[in-house]
Amino acid sequence: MSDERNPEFLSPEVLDANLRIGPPAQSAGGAGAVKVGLTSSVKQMGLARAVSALLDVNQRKGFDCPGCAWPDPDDRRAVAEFCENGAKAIAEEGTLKRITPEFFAARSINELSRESDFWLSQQGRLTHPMYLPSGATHYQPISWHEAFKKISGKLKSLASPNEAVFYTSGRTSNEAAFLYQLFVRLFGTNNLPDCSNMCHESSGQAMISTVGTSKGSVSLKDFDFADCIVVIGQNPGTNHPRMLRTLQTAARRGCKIISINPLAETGLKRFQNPQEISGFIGSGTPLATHHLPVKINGDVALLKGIQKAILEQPVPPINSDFIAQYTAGFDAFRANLQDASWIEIVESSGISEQDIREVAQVIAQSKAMICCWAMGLTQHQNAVGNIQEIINLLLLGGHFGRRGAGACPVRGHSNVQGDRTMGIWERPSLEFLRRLGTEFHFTPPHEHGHNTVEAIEAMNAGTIKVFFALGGNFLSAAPDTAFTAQGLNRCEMTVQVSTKLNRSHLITGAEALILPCLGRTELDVQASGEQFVCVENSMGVVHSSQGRLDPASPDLMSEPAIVVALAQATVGVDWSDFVSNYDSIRDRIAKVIPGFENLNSRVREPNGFELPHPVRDSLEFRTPSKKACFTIHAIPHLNVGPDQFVMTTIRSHDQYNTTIYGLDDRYRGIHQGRRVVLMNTQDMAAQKLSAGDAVDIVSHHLGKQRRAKNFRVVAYEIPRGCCASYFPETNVLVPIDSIADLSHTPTSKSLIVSMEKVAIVG
Ligand SMILES: Nc1nc2c(c(=O)[nH]1)N[C@H]1C(S)=C(S)[C@@H](COP(=O)(O)OP(=O)(O)OC[C@H]3O[C@@H](n4cnc5c(=O)[nH]c(N)nc54)[C@H](O)[C@@H]3O)O[C@H]1N2
Ligand SMILES: Nc1nc2c(c(=O)[nH]1)N[C@H]1C(S)=C(S)[C@@H](COP(=O)(O)OP(=O)(O)OC[C@H]3O[C@@H](n4cnc5c(=O)[nH]c(N)nc54)[C@H](O)[C@@H]3O)O[C@H]1N2
Ligand SMILES: [Mo]
Repeated sequence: MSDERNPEFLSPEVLDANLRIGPPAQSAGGAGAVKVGLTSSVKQMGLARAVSALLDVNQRKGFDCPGCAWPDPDDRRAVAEFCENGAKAIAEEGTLKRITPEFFAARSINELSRESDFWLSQQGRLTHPMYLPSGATHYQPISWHEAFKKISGKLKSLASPNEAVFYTSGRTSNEAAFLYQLFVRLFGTNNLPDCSNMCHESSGQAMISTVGTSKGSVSLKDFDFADCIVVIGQNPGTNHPRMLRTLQTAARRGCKIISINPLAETGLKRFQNPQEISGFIGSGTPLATHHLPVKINGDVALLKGIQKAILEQPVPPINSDFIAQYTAGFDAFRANLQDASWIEIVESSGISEQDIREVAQVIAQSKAMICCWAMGLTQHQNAVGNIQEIINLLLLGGHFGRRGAGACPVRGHSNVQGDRTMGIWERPSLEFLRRLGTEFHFTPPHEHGHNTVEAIEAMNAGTIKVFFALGGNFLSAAPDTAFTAQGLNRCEMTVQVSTKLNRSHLITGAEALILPCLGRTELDVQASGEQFVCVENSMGVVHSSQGRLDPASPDLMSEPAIVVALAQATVGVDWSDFVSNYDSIRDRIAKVIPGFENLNSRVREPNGFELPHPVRDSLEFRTPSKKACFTIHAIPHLNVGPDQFVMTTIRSHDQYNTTIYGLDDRYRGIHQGRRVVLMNTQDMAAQKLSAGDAVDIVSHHLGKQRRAKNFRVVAYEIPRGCCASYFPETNVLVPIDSIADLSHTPTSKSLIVSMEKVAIVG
């Protein structure tokens, strides 16, 4: 065997031998969800640990589910406030399997790199700090003290603090995130890219310039008062299953639910609530009253069509008083829509004029509308435009500052919103830096840092020497896997603070370290006793989270303790008080971050507290004009050649981002395989492809081709010219230089691809 380092960095690109395709499921939830959720918990954790963990999740004194950022109800928490996929996320962390130093002694990096992401995810919890010396083929154990000495030594040796990059994934608590960004700025850089750069960055950009805030304007209770809910570019059945209960309650009241998605996702068709008896035996509650199978990236055209249809009515059913008092730019916006062509709208959206008019009628009649969206809108070149068209639609009806109405970007990672609030951002505001500097008596760097894509480019250019990650799986989550791998390889040192093994531990700089940490579900005991942390959900509610399970290993450190040790070794601060009692971190957060006053007492309230929101609370739009702004966006046209398709990269039901729980995508009827491409049957016929055929997917961008090998073709209900495949297997196809305007988010939902048929061997 070759002992060369990092020779085979991409997942094994082999066909799935046992792939089975059935019809998509007709309803989500039900007994199946409970069975799968409980089975995976018990299998990973054993019965006692599983019961203890599942009874504690999302309870007032329990831990926040590491699954997603959907809020918990204040007054209606079920005994088990979790969902199938939350249970899988907990099982993944609470597993009894362990990765010990012996595991690494027995396997070289090269050998590990040949295993699939699923295999890597299934090996259990990391138990000991590990070190990969320059040129070595195996990780070896290292003491925490030595680990921090190596990292701080390397950081201090850099010619400039800007030669280091500090990534964050959105599971990190507010306490850890606050200390981390403070340490990084004391060290002297704003190089703080995060998973948000690949996720909802476009939402923040779109909203800050139009409504003056980057956060969603609805609370969970608003869903009880909405008469119309639009779910666009989001698959809640898989990624935010607890949202289905909210939708079910709304549907039962007669609220209209409009789904806009190239795929008719099962989770939006019908829902069998597993918390109800009827959820086990009935056929479930129908959810979406309307479904528009928009073409991939046809959303600007569709939303413009809906707006045009509303404005074309003899007396347009719009909220003229609201528009006059609170908005700017309406006349230009209306003129632009008058000029828009129905032919172009229908062609680009793939939806007929009649269907658009019908949905426009429902929206126009709504007195309280909520629009929810996620990655289906944020990962396109014109992503900011997509979201601003949603804002336009909401403004037309005056759906801000009103009960039951507003904008609802549904966040992904459970604390991604909180991490931003704590200052994890490569472009911090001057006001934030001023407050931070005043509280901690230093001058923070003002120069903007690298976002995720810029960080990868800088690593490749050789200007970044150290890559440090607080959580996540940068290599697999980032675009252009081969290019990202090359960038990481060029670093002098890469460090991962992690709970589980992933590919970022295998594709490394010359030296690499793994620092294993406590997870959400685990007891965190420090000098003053048991600690809790706090998080902010997708709707701006801050609440506590406290794990109770025994830690996976006595050698784990908490994330706040890791950040403190690193800061003490690198910038010479004495932060021991911060570790012994996390209240002392929260006291400082309260002084720096507006809205967090008296954090320590308010976070101890049973349901936490809601952060102030200028639009929701007082219709205050903090834009330069003090008005909410209508914006104008041309209908985008992707450059799709003959025999080419637009491809979107999506999540299956059995994964959490790059962590693969299993090989099934139950609701879509795909079993025992992930290397699949979902295609329209007419497109398949035109390409002379049959279901089950093997293809390489080739992406095309600015004359450069990228290839992902060995996918099976699956016939699926998807608009013509469109296809879909799973992330992260297809990240190798995402061009590093194809990013969204303004937000710089990789365009992983609109890749231009072609299929090359390959012979099936064996
Ligand atoms: N179980 C589980 N839960 C998760 C995650 C997970 O991986 N697993 N990930 C978490 C994270 S970090 C995030 S960000 C969220 C992600 O949550 P989602 O955004 O729901 O995740 P995706 O699978 O990326 O789904 C995008 C949806 O958009 C649709 N879509 C794709 N392209 C387009 C388009 O051009 N237009 C429209 N209108 N729709 C489109 C797809 O068909 C799909 O239904 O979930 C969070 N929760
Ligand atoms: N093609 C394509 N690419 C995408 C996307 C897409 O839709 N399509 N989605 C993008 C999105 S929305 C996101 S958010 C990113 C996700 O990017 P990341 O957040 O970087 O990736 P994850 O897969 O969530 O990270 C999983 C790893 O986190 C570690 N981990 C889990 N829990 C903890 C913890 O409590 N503490 C610490 N320190 N580590 C922990 C484990 O070691 C695990 O292996 O991917 C992006 N990439
Ligand atoms: Mo995300």
